[in-house]
Amino acid sequence: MVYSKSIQKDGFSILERAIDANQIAAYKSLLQSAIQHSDAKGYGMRRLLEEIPMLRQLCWEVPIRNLVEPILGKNAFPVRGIFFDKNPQANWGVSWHQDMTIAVKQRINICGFWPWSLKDGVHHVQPPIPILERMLTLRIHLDDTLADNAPLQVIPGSHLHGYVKPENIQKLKENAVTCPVYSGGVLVMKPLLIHASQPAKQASHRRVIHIEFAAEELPGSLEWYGS
Ligand SMILES: O=C(O)CCC(=O)C(=O)O
Repeated sequence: MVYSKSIQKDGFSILERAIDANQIAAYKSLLQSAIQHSDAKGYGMRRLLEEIPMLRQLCWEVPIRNLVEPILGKNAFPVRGIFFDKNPQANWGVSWHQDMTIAVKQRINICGFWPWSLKDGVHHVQPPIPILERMLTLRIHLDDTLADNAPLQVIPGSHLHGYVKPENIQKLKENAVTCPVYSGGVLVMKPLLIHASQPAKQASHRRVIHIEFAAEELPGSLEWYGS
């Protein structure tokens, strides 16, 4: 299926060999040294685009724009970056959920934006659903993420249901598929796609650069954290 059609219909698409192997190796060593010199937790790093300018620059390079612009248009910009590293010291699973929150610069109470939370000192809030529907997430895989290395599991088409209550997720789970991705591949997904992952079974790294994009400013004086 053509890329933008599969994002529209299934809510995700896997693009293997999207990022050059030398670039992936450079990001691995950059992240390793950034983590060693920061107070980042073992699982990875939350303020990724602020901590590592080279990764913000990546968001504007052709291989990434080729994935973002067909879906969000030329005005798309990165709004949040997170680095996830499952490894023997920090290995976790996440149960079925949708990505419902955005990171913003300041807490400003605006109708439709609720509830608020603070993660690693950054304000997060749940925006109105249409804002999430107009966003896109890229998961850039630094390691082979095959069956034993905690590939993401997703429920195709579940992003089309708006917010799905946890009890209704149970009914949709029978349609779940697993998304193995090799190093250098990118899993592109809509934030409302219901997803989960298991702890990794192999004793090594499972590193993912997670970047969210939007193509609109927030209402009032609210500002995206990472823009
Ligand atoms: O990387 C993972 O395994 C899960 C990440 C996740 O659930 C998320 O980004 O919301």
